[in-house]
Amino acid sequence: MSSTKTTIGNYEFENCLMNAAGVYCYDRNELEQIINSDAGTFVTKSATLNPREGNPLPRYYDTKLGCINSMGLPNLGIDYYLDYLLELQKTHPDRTFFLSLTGLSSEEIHTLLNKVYESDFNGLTELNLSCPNVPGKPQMAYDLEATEKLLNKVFEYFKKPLGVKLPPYFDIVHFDEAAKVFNKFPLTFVNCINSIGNGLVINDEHVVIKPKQGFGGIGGEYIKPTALANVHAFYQRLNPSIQIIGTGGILTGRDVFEHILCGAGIVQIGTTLQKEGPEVFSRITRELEEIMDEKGYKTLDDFKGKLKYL
Ligand code: RRO
Repeated sequence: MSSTKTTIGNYEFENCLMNAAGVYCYDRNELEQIINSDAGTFVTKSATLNPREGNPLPRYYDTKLGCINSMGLPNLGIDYYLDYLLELQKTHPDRTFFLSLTGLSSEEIHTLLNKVYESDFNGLTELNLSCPNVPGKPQMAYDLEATEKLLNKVFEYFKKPLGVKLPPYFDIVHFDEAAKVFNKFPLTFVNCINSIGNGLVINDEHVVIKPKQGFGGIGGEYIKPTALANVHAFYQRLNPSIQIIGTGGILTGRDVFEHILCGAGIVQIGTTLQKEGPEVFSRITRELEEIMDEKGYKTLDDFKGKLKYL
């Protein structure tokens, strides 16, 4: 029988699938549904210091090949997610969860990370450097100089396991430059990729979401090749101590298999979870196990990162 267990940092997970931040993670009710599914863990909605309502509706739209969103960071504020995670440390002491956070300024990010560091939270923290949807705020990780400066300061005080959520990069030189920056820091993981920022979907003659005249982050089937390329590019370039979380374009077990082949240690499902609900984890796990059984692979390490070239 094959096993889909995995590890990130020093933490073990019973399954290598989880939600992607933004989907089924706004409040306890949604997070509980992930806990009770076949997912190995969950990540919370990226939290800011204060609760935010986000952008005007409609701000999410499903298409045949994926979705577009411009949610604008709606969340219940860091205290809500931290309180819940601390509660889970008591009720589920054998499980580890991810806390996602982001700020609209470096100051806010430092305040948030200080809060997490000072708290009893003992899980993994994901710093989102790639929100594409706050009007007037560019995606931080496209400014590598600012990113390096931020991480320099963060690692002066933040000594808990930390990873970053990255936007897709599209040029080999940018993979090189980004990896050079991330290799300077004791990151536990990088998560590739956030949605492809600022796409446009049109229905008849209209945009389909209200914020930003219809521009929004693209997810789903559209983005798998970009996600795989980013996972593999960072797998090739980062210190082996920095693990890769693969996110983008997971519809089936085959897609998970490809992410792991590219080097992902855990795989996140966004659009397909939104469309199908938490039952999706059972289906996709089963499909992944079938592929592993067919190929005679017993563990993820049997094929992780072992993409073959021509
Ligand atoms: O809330 C959002 O609009 C959002 C965020 Br923070 C993100 O990181 N990625 C995305 O597609 N939407």
